[in-house]
Parts: sequence; structure tokens; C-alpha cells
Amino acid sequence: MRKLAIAGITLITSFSVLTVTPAEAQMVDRNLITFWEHDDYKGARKDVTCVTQVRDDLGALENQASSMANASYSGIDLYSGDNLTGVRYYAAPRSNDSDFTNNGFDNTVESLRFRTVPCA
Ligand SMILES: [Ca+2]
Ligand SMILES: [Ca+2]
Ligand SMILES: [Ca+2]
Repeated sequence: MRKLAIAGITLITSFSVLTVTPAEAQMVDRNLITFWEHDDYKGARKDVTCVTQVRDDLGALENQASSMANASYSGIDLYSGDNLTGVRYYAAPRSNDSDFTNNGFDNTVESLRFRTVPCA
């Protein structure tokens, strides 16, 4: 992980390799990112597909997600606020993060943007 200060926004970048099991990440579906309520891919989950490039519909996981797996081949910018505002976290293609806490991003994501559509 590294932090870059760009234009006053803290960019948090994760380069972890996808390690969750296919069942956990639904790797069969490569057009989505999955969020979990708790660390280590536990608790309630929410799949968000790249059918629409910008998504603002995390539902019950708004401000609750603590881990994620990006099964898509697109980088995804996650934002702490609605409508792509606030602090940004970059989820690399085919990557996962078992705990957002060390990224300063626990229980905060509200919107996201797929960099490449279609993403699968
Ligand atoms: Ca949580
Ligand atoms: Ca992390
Ligand atoms: Ca938030």
C-alpha cells in the first residue's frame, strides 16, 4: 500500500493479489465487485456490476463495507461520499482487500466508478 497526495485528495492504492476463493468472489461473474459488511469477506454482501459505470447504490452496505473483492478486469475507484466525492480508494483489477481499516477506508464507501466498461 502507498499513499499519494494528489490535488489535496489522499489516494490510497491497494496492490494485493486476489486470494479469496472462487465461491467467495463469484469469479464466474467477472463483471462485478463484491463488498462485505465485515473483515475477511464475512457478513452481509453486496455485488455491484459494471452494467452502469458509475454506481451509487450500495444499499444496506452504504458506509458499512469492510472488505472487498474486485473480480472484474477494470480498476475501480471507490469513494467515501455520494456521487464520487470525498476520499478515494483504488481497487486494482482482479484484486481483493480483507480489511479496509489499514487504508483508512473502513465503513465508508458510498459510490464507485469502473474505469473500464465493459469490465469483464
Ligand atoms: Ca463494516
Ligand atoms: Ca486493507
Ligand atoms: Ca461515507
